[in-house]
Amino acid sequence: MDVPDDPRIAIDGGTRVLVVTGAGISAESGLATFRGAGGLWEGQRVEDVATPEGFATDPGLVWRFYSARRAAALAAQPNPAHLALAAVEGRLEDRFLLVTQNVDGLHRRAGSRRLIEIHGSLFRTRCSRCDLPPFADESLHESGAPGCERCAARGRRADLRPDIVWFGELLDSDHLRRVEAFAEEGPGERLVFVAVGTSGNVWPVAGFVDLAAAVGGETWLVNLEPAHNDWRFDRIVRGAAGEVLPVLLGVVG
Ligand code: BJW
Repeated sequence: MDVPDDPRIAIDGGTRVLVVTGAGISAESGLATFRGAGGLWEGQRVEDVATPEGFATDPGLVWRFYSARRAAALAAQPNPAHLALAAVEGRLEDRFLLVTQNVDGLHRRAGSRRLIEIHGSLFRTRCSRCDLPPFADESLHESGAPGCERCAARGRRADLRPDIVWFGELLDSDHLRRVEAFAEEGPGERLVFVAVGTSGNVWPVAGFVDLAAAVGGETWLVNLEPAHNDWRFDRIVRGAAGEVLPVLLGVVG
């Protein structure tokens, strides 16, 4: 692991860039991260709000938690780190892929389109019981869980839930395959992997750095504080994403 003095990634016509982002990239937009002082998990048991068991026990509590997150995310704006990633995508096109663990929608609002929201989206709702397709939803459900009309039409009661991947739930296998394929394709090209604003606590995303390393990729971590998986990276830049990324990616001088 190396902490470079002048952190810049050389990106040329033979470079492919795979980026993974976490809550830290949206901190400069005013959104709370999960872990640590002032984080979303402070004073809140993860099991109560981010597991299927927590939802089954108290769907109203879970909807209040996610309604507050929806409201905060709607009020936030993308910051220079989100914009820098959208600008690099514009330059590299299909040699770029962005995987975000964030559900706040800020990458899409910054213009990112080669984007996988791997833990879901705050702005989609689905049924906790039937295969009703997830639908766009910005509404706040602060007084209890809304019910599924399709289930009601079938004479049974089921709660709608946020379309978010909670602990113990599987990530979309198409998403995982797309990440693996991107890391492995492009023979003769150099792969650069950049993780930004993530504590490296949560799997399987914390292990994506290994996918990149396994195919000879160069791996970078941009994070304010030490992460759990620091030792897996070749290069580490400690700093705020909104200051570091535009320079690291050559978007500003
Ligand atoms: C800045 C900054 C600035 C601040 N600039 N930086 C292998 C081993 C052990 C356990 C498992 C394993 N494989 C799977 C598991 C179980 C589990 C897991 O990982 N558990 C661990 C906690 C031990 N994983 C799962 O259950 C996943 N499902 C799965 O793998 O299914 C198969 C399976 C199940 C069970 C067992 C085995 C296999 C699903 C994980 C779903 C995670 N969901 C959450 C909540 C929902 C989304 C939401 O509500 O928003 O997703 S948890 C929460 O953590 C959220 C985040 O996306 C995720 C990651 O957090 P993130 O983004 O890293 O945030 P923080 O707060 O932790 O860190 C922010 C960082 O930013 C900090 O380091 C700051 O320093 C930094 N920072 N400001 C730059 N300005």
